[in-house]
Amino acid sequence: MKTAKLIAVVLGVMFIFSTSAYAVVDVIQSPTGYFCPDEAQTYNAPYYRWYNEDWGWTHNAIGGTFTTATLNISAWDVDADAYSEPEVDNIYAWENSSATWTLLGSLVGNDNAWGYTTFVLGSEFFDDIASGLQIWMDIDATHTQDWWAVALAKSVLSLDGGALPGANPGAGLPTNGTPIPEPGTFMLLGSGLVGLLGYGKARLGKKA
Ligand SMILES: [Ca+2]
Ligand SMILES: [Ca+2]
Ligand SMILES: [Ca+2]
Ligand SMILES: [Ca+2]
Repeated sequence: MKTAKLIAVVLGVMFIFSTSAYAVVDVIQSPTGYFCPDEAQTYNAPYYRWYNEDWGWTHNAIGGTFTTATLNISAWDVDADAYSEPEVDNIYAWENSSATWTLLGSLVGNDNAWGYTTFVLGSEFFDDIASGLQIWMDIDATHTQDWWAVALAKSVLSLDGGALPGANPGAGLPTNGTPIPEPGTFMLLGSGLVGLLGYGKARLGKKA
């Protein structure tokens, strides 16, 4: 009885893990463009960039159907909370029907910290995503001299709620928020199950 219950519980847990959706994420990071390869390089050129060093990148084309999409950009040192003339880093996406660079919004963040800014993409961008979404960043848009600078770690396109990797350069899954089991987790779970079953059997054996 005990053994059967244990097996049922563990199978239930594994079922929950196996059915958590691996929704699509497309991660653009170093060595593409000026994405920072690791934290030691954060303040170095060409990764730490100023008002006249605006740049862009293109996500991979993603096939299939989806119903929600977000663009998530992890950035370092977005001084958007500065008390005077705060940093404004504007993010644009190309929208093919209107043939315009559409302003998604500005990066949010804090002094000397890595963090994500999430932009919800409307359905007008879905066909652009299917052919490879193009992004452009206007750094320190309100200044015409060196004032604020920013470094990026990654740009993550998440469809239908795909989990984001960690915000820091080089950080991978699991992340922020949604736990994603890795093969190692299943191994641990499996060996734990074997151990528990053995223990249960031993105890039952002693009582008998
Ligand atoms: Ca600029
Ligand atoms: Ca700063
Ligand atoms: Ca479109
Ligand atoms: Ca800054």
